[in-house]
Amino acid sequence: MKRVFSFGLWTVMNRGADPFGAPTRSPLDPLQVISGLAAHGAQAFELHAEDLIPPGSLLAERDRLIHEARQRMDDAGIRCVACGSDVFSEPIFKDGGLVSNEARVRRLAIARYAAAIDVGHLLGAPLFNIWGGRDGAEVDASRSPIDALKRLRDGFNELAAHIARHGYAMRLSIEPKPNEPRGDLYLSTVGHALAFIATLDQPDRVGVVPELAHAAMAGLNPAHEIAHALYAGKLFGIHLNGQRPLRFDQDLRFGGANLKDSFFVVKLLEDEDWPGPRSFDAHPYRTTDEQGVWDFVQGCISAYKILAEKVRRFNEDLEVHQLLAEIRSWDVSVPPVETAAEGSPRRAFLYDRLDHLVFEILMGTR
Ligand code: XLS
Ligand code: MG
Repeated sequence: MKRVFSFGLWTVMNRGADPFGAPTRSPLDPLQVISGLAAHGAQAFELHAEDLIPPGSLLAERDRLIHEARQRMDDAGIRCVACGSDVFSEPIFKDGGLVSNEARVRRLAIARYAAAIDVGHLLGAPLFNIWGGRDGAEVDASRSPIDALKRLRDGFNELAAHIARHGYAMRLSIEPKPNEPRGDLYLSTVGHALAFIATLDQPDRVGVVPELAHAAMAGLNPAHEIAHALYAGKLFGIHLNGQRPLRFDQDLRFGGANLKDSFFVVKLLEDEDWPGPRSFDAHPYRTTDEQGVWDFVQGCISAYKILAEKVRRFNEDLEVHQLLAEIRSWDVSVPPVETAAEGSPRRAFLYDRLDHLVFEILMGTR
């Protein structure tokens, strides 16, 4: 299987601003980013419709930009694998997009998503990914969480109906996150998203896009989060990056933190032969300049390839094989129930050795 590497346009276009500091890089043009990604090893990209088409653009301007983007895509041999919408940065959505307490604002959010779905369709995106960054709360007294879920349900149902009505070959996904920018977001983990999807009118059309950083922010094991999505047949996409647990959203480059977690995520995707694009959603460091963003792109891809190679080594290692064969053999030799408590032999769990083999393989000493 040929792996497809992808980046959000917003990752490379990120200008290095943070809540305490102004941008440190000048803006990059999205069309330039599309060609630049292809030139630096990516075969695909994701975007928010607004990354390409400034909000408020007239239809003719939208169509011109889409036409130019498609031309770039054809010339560079790069495709669009997911579209979304920036329903989080504008003040009008400050109390939520789909969950806002103002019906008028909820309508605006749905219209905004629907328009972005149309853009995604015109760019050939097979997925519309929704990260509802404002769909949360700081003041729980202001909204019942049940009402929030019902509003989210109504919004997703409407968007799925929009896709069906137009006959688009496009699926929907939810990208969960526990918090930030809101104090708490309602769709916080893969588990929350899966339970929520089951309440929708067309659950088959909707899946999840787990992000490593978001799982780590919730103190969860990202490989386990992704496994739940895979197990449910709902892994529609993935956002790869780095993050120290239980902190603000760091969006560090892939490989920039949590080496072992990253290894087990790559191992899961590779072992399961997951066919989807390996999408990076991280930011070049604030200290990086306009040239350095391409090092960031190449670095993320290279980190994935190196970890995939480590997975191959792990899977082919003789001692690892022996240990795993030993572990598997326990599964078939079930001791009779009456002797299980005191009569069965003491098992040597060689997990210390196994864990060290992982360490050695990762460090390159094996
Ligand atoms: C933010 C999200 C965001 C989405 C796209 O935390 O990761 O970047 O992936 O809207
Ligand atoms: Mg993301």
